[in-house]
Amino acid sequence: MNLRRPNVLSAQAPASGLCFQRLACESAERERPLQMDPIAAFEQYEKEALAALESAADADALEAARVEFLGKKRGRLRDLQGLLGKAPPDQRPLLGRRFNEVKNRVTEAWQRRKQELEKPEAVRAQLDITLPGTPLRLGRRHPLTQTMDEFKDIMGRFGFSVAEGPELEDEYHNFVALNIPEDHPARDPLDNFYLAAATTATKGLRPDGGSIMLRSQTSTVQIRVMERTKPPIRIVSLGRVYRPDTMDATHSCMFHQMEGLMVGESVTMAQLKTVLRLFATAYLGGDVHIRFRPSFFPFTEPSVEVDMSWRGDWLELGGAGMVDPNVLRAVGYDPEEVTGFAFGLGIERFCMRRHHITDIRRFYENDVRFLEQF
Ligand code: FA5
Repeated sequence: MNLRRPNVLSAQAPASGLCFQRLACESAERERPLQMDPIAAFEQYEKEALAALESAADADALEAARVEFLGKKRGRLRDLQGLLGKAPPDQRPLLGRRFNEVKNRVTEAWQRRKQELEKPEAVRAQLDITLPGTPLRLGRRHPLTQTMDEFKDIMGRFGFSVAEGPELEDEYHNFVALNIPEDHPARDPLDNFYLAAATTATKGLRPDGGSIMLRSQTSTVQIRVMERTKPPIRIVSLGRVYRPDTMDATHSCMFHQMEGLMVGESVTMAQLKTVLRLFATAYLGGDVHIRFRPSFFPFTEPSVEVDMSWRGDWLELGGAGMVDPNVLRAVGYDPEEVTGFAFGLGIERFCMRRHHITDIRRFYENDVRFLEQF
């Protein structure tokens, strides 16, 4: 028996006139089942129903699909039932069986989707929340950044606030105001990074400040702070400085310094030594001794090299001294009224000492195996 008979009921079929009109109106946008081979109509119905149920994204969409495809009153299932009723009697048992099979499959698909949508999102996405997660690689602050934060914290407890200064400096702040004369070897172009192309229009630099350079010391910030602040002053400034030194285990052409400055009525060298000892003790723990060796810096008088002994070894920390009266005058202070001390420490070497790092270059190589130890 050929069930694929085209136009079982045609639009012209008089017997189904009323019924056809109702179905035709309701199903204006889809192919009219009454005009189709019933088997083809079942197949089309099933295909569309399964697609609609499967793609229903939430309970509301699923309910709309159920009403359209399985609804008892006006759903498309009813259209198919009407089609069955009009089939020749000898074909009805087979068509009826096919109809029920299709209906069952669509009903099962609806139930499946309903259960699926009732599951939590994680289960629907087939996410097994009992599996161990993918571990995140946590970043951390660079050891030098950690050291600088700790230095700021310690000095903050002694009443020193943090001041910032530019890395791109003019000669005035790097040398002139620090009492370093033009013929001083420290100003030799071979010992500094002068910038050929930069202009003094760079923000914050003096128009008459001379050539532009990468600062070679944080002592520049002493001047910048004193220029804009009246005493008393108690600041530290930490940051990068640049010198064309040959790289080796203890030298880098870019390194970090911490500058300290305290100015007020009757600030003394004894206070300088006390501050440095308390600072080094706070960073390293007990057993720290500070030693001053006579030295020379154009911007301090007297000047000293600061050495520290810790666990039996001596280490040069930096330079220090009482702020030279010429420097105080250059920023408009009266050296008869105020005195001050200043110091400049190498941050890398201090940090190396504490963590037993034997080569300064480790800090700049970005080797994660080294960095993740801190
Ligand atoms: C100065 O830079 C002075 N401005 C310090 C100062 C400040 C003196 C205030 C008086 C008053 P010096 O050039 O010595 O000083 O450098 C200070 C420290 O920086 C050194 O002791 C050392 O720890 C560190 N340092 C110097 N050059 C390098 C380098 N190439 N690489 C790593 N660290 C360095």
